[in-house]
Amino acid sequence: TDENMERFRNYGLGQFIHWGLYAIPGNEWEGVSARGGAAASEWIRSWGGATAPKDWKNTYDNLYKQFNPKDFDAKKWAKQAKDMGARYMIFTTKHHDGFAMWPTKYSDYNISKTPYKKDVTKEIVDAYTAEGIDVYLYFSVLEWNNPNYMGAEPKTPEEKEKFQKFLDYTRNQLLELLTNYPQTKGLWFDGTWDKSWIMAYEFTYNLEKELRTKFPGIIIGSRFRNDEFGKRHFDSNGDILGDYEQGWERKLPAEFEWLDGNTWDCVMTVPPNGWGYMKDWSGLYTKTSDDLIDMLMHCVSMNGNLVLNFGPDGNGKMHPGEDILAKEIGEWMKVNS
Ligand code: FUL
Repeated sequence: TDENMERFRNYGLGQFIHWGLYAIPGNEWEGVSARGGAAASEWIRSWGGATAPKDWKNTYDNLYKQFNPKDFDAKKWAKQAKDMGARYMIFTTKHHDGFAMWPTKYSDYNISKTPYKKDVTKEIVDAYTAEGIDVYLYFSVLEWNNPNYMGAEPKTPEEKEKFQKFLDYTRNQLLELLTNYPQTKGLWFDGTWDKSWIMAYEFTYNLEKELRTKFPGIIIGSRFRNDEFGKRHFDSNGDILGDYEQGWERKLPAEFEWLDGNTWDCVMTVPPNGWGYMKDWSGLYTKTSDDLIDMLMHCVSMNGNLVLNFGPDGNGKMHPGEDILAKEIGEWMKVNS
């Protein structure tokens, strides 16, 4: 609705949280940085690592047996975000590894099968909502380890049948998320770049309609769907350009003209490349709070929001570097926001 979109446009600062199984390796495999020092982090399953064992995808897929974040305290995260001046947050309910951070009925690969067992998504949604911070759910469509997923457009009857199963599963999970967590303000999509998804435009068209009917006012990121020509669908009423992703470099959005007049946010990493937890920041260009405040002002001056990413570790603790930034930005926000 216009009202929700207006609310979105006025957020200013947001917080992104990338938290999943990748937080356990923290961009390192057997003590050596993935990719010989460059960043992989939440992509570690796909990119491998300098010393990765041969069956390491399998090792990765079993990390859930170790997920037991003893320091996780959603209230602490929410309080920190509030003190930093964030007005909304985006949480990775499922990244490309396909692991669900909520107890989904539609796959066994989920949080309830970890030693921790508890529904961290619920704790996060409740804690942030209690602090008055709006919650958006990040959802990767693409799943690296799902046999029904495929990147290319399905052609044979078998492929079509498999992919249809995958689409049904995606629909079920999205309905489940919005039903379980009714406070959700919107969905921030990812992993929708493959041909299979692009060509599923009829499915996404219908699903978007269904979501908007069942959950009135829901905001849907523009990565979600394409039109029949494979072009990203975007209509300014009820959609956000929730995909202005600028983590790789320190540069700000260059296409300001294109963004102007639209509703958008720019999501930003702290060290370059990594969104998930990275144990070691040394040797990486790390943004200072001055850099980030500068970016925030630029974004806000163009009617956009800046969403600063945090990648907590496998125990649920923020990186000490992120704690410092949150504090410094919060001090600035208190005086200037
Ligand atoms: C990208 C993903 O591939 C990254 O891992 C990260 O989640 C970023 C926000 O979006 O498309």
